[in-house]
Amino acid sequence: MNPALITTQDAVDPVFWFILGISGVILLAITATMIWFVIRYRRSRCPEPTSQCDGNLTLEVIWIVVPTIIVLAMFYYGWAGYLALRQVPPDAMEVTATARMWSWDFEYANGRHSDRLYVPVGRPVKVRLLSKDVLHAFFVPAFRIKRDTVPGMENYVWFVADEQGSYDIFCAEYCGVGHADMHTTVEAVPPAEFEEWLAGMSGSQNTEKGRSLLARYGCLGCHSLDGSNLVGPSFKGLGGRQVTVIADGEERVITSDRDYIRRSLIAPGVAVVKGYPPVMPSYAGQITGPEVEEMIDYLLRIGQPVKNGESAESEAGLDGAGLARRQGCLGCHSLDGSRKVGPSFKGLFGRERRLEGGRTLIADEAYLTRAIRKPTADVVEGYPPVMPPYPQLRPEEVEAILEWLEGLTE
Ligand code: HEC
Ligand code: HEC
Ligand SMILES: [Cu+2]
Repeated sequence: MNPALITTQDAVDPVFWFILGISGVILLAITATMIWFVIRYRRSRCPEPTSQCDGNLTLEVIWIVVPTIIVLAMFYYGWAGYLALRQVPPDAMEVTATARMWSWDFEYANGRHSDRLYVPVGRPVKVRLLSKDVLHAFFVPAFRIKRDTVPGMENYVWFVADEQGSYDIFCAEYCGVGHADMHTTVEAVPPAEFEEWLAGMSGSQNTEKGRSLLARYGCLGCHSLDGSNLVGPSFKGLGGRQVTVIADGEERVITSDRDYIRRSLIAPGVAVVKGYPPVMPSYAGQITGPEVEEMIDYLLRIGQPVKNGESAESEAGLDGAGLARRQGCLGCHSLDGSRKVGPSFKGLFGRERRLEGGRTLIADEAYLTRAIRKPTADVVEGYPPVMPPYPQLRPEEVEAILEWLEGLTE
């Protein structure tokens, strides 16, 4: 930790302790005086309330001047701390956070997006705060920052992570049923690692990076990419695959998704794929957060059905999974079959849908396009009509999302 670093904690904590301290002293003083008065002026000593005193200038001056000074001191410290929170250090890195029902998206200077906020340790970060729909609030208790995101208005906060780690981000403004799901993290990583993360993962570089990580950590010694089973199951088609695992001595079928893959890496012994020996080593503490996510991105990507050769991306070169994440679809739609605010995307394509009003139809491309373009035209039975329209999605982007949705069908 760098002691010279001025952090947002340094702006807030002293004021907090100052006000708490004064409140404590006043509480004690008042309580003590009260008890003393109750004893001193008890009925047995002073049966009739009388007073020979009709004013005491000294006392009055004291009880006006002292509290005034205390309150002004609180104001002064509070104001100075507030100014520090509003004055972004000049060398700050800028990130744009967009809140929407019900997820966060972070965009970096080079156009990269992520759903966790990656920052380099020791460098101030200015977070521009935007909202796509309603009021939300960006709240990171560890850095003592909390500020509303307001539709149509730009706000900001800044902070500096002085230690490596993962810090909670919450939405602190009730914004509807998915409010509690608006939880993500600030991932503070060493600067060099941050640069590497920021540079990686754009287009095909991304693929290269994911693959080289798999090679670097020896995964490819036990897992193939081409469908053949080695010591462990092949990575081909891993994303969305139904896996039978043995957990706690019981067989369970799990859909492989981001969380499942992450768990497989951190705690491989907990759920062991049926038919394989439990020999996979745990990588907990050995691979950093961003690298894990990068590997998972890659694994999910090669898990998609392959179209037109080797790319899982659409013809226009767009990545439907990434789009759905950036557009916030996954705040309301799960990939594992579970119900969130909206129906799960898993196995959606080609399935029969019942709509409000009693109509049924098959989820084909026309229906899915309408569901994205005009969500209120057909509302799925049993769900609230809360899905926002996406006028900003270009036709080829909708196309890419559709292709990806089709791939989620078993
Ligand atoms: C020593 C061999 C070995 C190494 C090295 C290894 N694994 Fe595994 N892995 C296995 C075996 C065996 C299984 C199946 C049994 C189980 O689930 O534990 C497995 C299971 C998995 C699964 C679940 C697969 C499925 O089909 O459901 C994932 C994901 C996975 N490994 C990822 C990785 C990654 C990523 C690495 C590198 C960081 C890695 N493994 C390194 C042997 C290995
Ligand atoms: C605020 C939450 C929310 C967001 C964000 C959202 N949806 Fe929805 N979506 C819903 C709800 C609720 C329904 C079910 C009611 C309806 O049909 O309007 C739904 C229905 C759908 C359907 C029809 C599902 C079915 O089971 O027939 C599709 C397809 C869909 N959404 C795609 C998307 C895509 C793609 C995105 C991102 C571009 C997205 N949604 C973003 C809430 C959301
Ligand atoms: Cu919110």
